[in-house]
Amino acid sequence: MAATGTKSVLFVCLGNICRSPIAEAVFRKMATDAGVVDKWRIDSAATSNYEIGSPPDHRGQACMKSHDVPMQHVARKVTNDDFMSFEYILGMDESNMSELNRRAKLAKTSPAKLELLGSFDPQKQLIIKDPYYGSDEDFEKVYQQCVRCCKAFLEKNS
Ligand code: 6LJ
Repeated sequence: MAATGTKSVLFVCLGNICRSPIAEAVFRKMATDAGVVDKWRIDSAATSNYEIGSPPDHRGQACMKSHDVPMQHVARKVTNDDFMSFEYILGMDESNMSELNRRAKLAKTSPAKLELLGSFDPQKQLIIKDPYYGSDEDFEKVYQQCVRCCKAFLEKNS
């Protein structure tokens, strides 16, 4: 059981090596800089088995280094327990959301709020696209979207 006053967010994408560890790291840095990181449980996970146990994609690691955002994660899959214990579960695209909604039904009484991370974007770019077959520029775009969305999400929950 979480300590009283603890907020929680789980960022989710297909493999948990590109988009969701970037979102997790960006959000953790913002919460740290705002002095509220102790009030949060912050994690990320995959909808698939593709990369379980892998570190973040090297292109994402380079992108985060260039922005001085620490990122340390080992890919894991979403569990039934996640649907019981996280207040927010935020996906990156419609495919993530259909998988999350399917899994939430299987977990029966999930109190988690399932939303697109992009729904918080002040620039209204709803979808954060899978950069796996993309370029360094695609990773930079993912990073910038995560910065805008995480900032708005943190403000909404402060
Ligand atoms: C089952 C068949 C697929 C991807 C990814 C794509 C592909 C990924 C990946 C994101 C994170 C055995 C595993 C797809 C990590 C790995 C290669 C295929 C994996 C897909 C479709 C469109 C765009 C990107 N699938 N791994 N194998 N995203």
